[in-house]
Amino acid sequence: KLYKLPSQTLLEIESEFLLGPELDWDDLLGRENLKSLLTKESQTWDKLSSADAESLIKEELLAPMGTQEIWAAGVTYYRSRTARMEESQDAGGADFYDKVYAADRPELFFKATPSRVSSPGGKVNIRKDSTWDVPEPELTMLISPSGKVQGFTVGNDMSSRSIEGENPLYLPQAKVYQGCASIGPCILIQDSISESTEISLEIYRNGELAASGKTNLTQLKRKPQELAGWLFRGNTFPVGCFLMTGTGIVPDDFTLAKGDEIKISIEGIGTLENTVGLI
Ligand code: DO4
Ligand code: MG
Repeated sequence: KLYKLPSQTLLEIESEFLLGPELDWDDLLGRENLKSLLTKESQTWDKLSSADAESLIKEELLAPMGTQEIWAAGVTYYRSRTARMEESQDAGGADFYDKVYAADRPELFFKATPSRVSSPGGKVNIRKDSTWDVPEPELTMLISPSGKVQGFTVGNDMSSRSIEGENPLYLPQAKVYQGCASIGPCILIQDSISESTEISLEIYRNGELAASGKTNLTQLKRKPQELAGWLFRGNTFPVGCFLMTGTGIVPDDFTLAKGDEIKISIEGIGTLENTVGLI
């Protein structure tokens, strides 16, 4: 059965909603075997009509996380490798991307603390000192403290292409700032995901489609559990963590502007929507 967690009190099992007591995200996501825990706990939870569940979701949906850190993998799709080689040509950094795409060790970087993460429906930001900005639609894993993949959500790794393209050493400034990430609208609780899963992006400006793209997980060069294994080398995560798996969609000749609406969908999980602000 498909289990989805839009919030720590709301569980969706095959389109049936159950409302539970106020649980703590850290306590919940920090457990191993989340699916069996939820199966057991939810037996006493109240059934909720889908209309009530939907209005609850609309009213108070927050990013499905407690104090977990968000990390990200990069250059895991050929499309990302090529786009980055192009944008960093003048800086002479192109070679790094090609090498990391082929290397055994993946690119992994720290992405966001919870306070920098936007809620579904909230604002993600572009920086005032950046001239070229894109959302990066990424399958995002929930990983348990022991390093097991427990679930998947939709992630947006907001990125400044002008800052990263100027010099790869500027990566933390291109990637980590207030409102640089968003995850949600729920966590799909399962330890693996089908390779045929589609990821799509739509960006609307003044109500009109301004950019779009599509990919699927057959294009992801590394297995989710393999990426999790690298992240857990030399690192511990007492309440688990999230890991974005990299982008396979890079819109051509496009930069985000304040007010744009971003919709990222992953088949079987849902759609993460955010508007763009300026910081
Ligand atoms: O090398 C920089 C970041 C790569 C990235 O975020 C991605 O490929 O998704
Ligand atoms: Mg990315």
